[in-house]
Parts: sequence; structure tokens; C-alpha cells
Amino acid sequence: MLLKNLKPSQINYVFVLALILFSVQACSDDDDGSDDPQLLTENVTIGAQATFLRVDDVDTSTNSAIVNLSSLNISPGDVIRLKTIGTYINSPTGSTRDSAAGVFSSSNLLLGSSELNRVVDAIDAGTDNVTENTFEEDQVTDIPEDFRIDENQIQITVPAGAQFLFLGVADSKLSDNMQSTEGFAIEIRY
Ligand SMILES: [Ca+2]
Ligand SMILES: [Ca+2]
Repeated sequence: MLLKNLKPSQINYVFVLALILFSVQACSDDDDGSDDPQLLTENVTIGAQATFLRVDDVDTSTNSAIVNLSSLNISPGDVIRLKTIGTYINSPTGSTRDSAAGVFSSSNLLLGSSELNRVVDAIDAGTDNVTENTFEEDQVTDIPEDFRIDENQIQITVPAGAQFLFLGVADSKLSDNMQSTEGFAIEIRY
């Protein structure tokens, strides 16, 4: 259907319809807040071996990132948006992952990597994230309070008492991980 074949009144109709479709699209784009210019953004770099989960005694890892929420003026009850950016290499084959794990806590205490409940003051939030056992020693890594973060932005309400957000990778073996060329980070929008 070409515009030149339409009467002026029909052209008006097509124009109004296009305008309506455009507004509906604009509204739906805004639903997840990803385009909201009023939100602030903080990107936290995540090391390829950085974790707050239990690690095998024979494995090597680094401590997860720990975000002080008050430094970003984020308080309990606030809704924040999280997603991963980029990837990390998770095995010698060069395969990559874009998923991570997060957990809120009332303190910045992180126990040694052989402990199961390393984030001793962890506070439950979000959807449960069942993490796999360790690769060499088949030790349980799963804790009930953490949640998954991946490339699809999630919205999560900061739970009562939370002052810190721990961010790391979730992997059964950390020592064979490497940084990818694009790097790996978690974007916090708030
Ligand atoms: Ca690995
Ligand atoms: Ca878990």
C-alpha cells in the first residue's frame, strides 16, 4: 500500500497509527529502566577467579568484589538493576561465561575460601541460585542467600539490613579461569 494511493484522510490515519505504535514501543523499551537517563551507573570489574563461594583446597581463587552500598547512596528498600557486561574465560578450552553471582550482607566480612558460609552476615534476596559443587573435591558451594546475575538485567530490592553487595563469578574450578579480551564487569544501575 503506497502513500500516494491514499486519500488525505487515510494518510492522516496512517500517520496517527504510526505515532501510536511508536509511543507503545517507546513505553515498552522503558519498562526495565535500561533507558532511564535518570539512573546512575556503576560498573564493578569482576576478576575471572573472584568469588565469595567455597573453593577447593587444591584450587586457587581471589576474593570477590565487595561494594559498599552507602558509598553509592543505596539503602535497604531501594530497587537496583544488575547485569553482567562482557565475559570471562572459564576453562582451558577457552570457553567463556557471562554469568555471575551476588549476595547482600550486613558486613564486609568474607571468611577463607575453604568455608561454605564465607559471607557470614549474608542476607537473602532475589531468586535462589543453585551453584554446582567444586570440581576436584565435590564440595558443596551452594548457599541460600545468593542470586544469579547475567546479561539479562534483573531488578532487585535491597533487603533490610544490607550494607554491602558481594559480586563474583560462580564456577566449580577457579584456577583455570582467565580474563577475556573484552573483560568482565557487573553494571549496577540505581
Ligand atoms: Ca573454571
Ligand atoms: Ca545458592
